[in-house]
Amino acid sequence: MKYMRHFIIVGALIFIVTVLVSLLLDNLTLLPINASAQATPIDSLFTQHFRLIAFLFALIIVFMLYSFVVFRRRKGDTSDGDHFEGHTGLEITWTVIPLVIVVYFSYVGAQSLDETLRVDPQAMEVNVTGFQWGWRFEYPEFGITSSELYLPKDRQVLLKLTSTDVIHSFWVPEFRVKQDALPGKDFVRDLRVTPTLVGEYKVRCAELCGGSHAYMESPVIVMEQADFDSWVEEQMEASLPDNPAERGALWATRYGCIACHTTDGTSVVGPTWQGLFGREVTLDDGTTVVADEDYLRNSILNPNDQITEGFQPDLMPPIYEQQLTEEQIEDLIAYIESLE
Ligand code: HEC
Ligand SMILES: [Cu+2]
Repeated sequence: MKYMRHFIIVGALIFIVTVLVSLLLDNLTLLPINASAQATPIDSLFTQHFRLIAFLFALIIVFMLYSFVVFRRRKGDTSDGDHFEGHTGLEITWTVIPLVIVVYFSYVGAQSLDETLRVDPQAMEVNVTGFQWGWRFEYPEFGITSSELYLPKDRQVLLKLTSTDVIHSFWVPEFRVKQDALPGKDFVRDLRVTPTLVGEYKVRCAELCGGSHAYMESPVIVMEQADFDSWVEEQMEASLPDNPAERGALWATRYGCIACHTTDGTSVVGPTWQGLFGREVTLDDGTTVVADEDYLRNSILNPNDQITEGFQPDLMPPIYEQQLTEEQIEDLIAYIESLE
């Protein structure tokens, strides 16, 4: 074939330019640091696109420049160039190859999407509220609210996004994934992130939302699990109510008492706490005791000591002596006292 030599040279040049442009794109650090499990499939997509872009760039630029130089008109040459009329092989090639590439990328894209949406049933929930112009983060598991997003490393967090006014968009570039925060209870949106790198990042609003949109930032702090736990503890201490009975109600929820005890007079697994304080309680050996503070304390610390008539022994776990502090027990007693 007449032009074979040229095609071989151009092919080699395209290969070299593709490699060089790929290396250049790799070293430009076009993306911020990768700090989440969801970022990895997205970065891999980016890398593959960069390779493709490098190849397309080389294909066009090399063919063009090579033709300019090698097939330029010589001095005194007034003849016409060669004429070509269609080329079935070429048309099939430039249809089939891009088709394969597009199908390949749609497959890889769907797979990456699937990976970024993967659900971990152990995920920690955080309610995120965007407003003009800031963010609020609520941890329902711990009953705390913060203006900064603290996250433990290597645990999936399920962000439940909403807004109090206009449309905002939650975006931490290092996590790659992004989701809108829409106003209205019916439009809560989920975003799952598994931070993988301890560090300080920033959440930005990625939806133009008014005058101070550009300043709608909050710190995002990824910590080791142990550091996160002590942060949670600190916050919980700081947010405790002053009233002992209110604190007691909190402990009753947190330590699972309310799974067995009600405050509305109905008995479930254990006796109700309503009106318990000061009442005469009949025990299963037929004796009666007045439910004073000592009785309540003994019932919590030694559940199998005095069994209330009509209830099973060995149901209430004898673990609270280890789990609860003296103050927490006093709070619980104050809470039960307050339930008349
Ligand atoms: C798994 C179920 C269960 C859990 C959890 C539980 N209890 Fe009980 N509790 C019982 C049962 C059953 C009784 C009645 C038998 C007895 O006296 O041990 C009881 C009895 C009591 C009594 C005496 C009530 C009365 O009417 O005499 C008190 C006070 C009490 N529990 C407090 C607590 C507190 C405080 C917690 C949480 C820190 C708690 N319980 C957690 C099952 C439970
Ligand atoms: Cu906004």
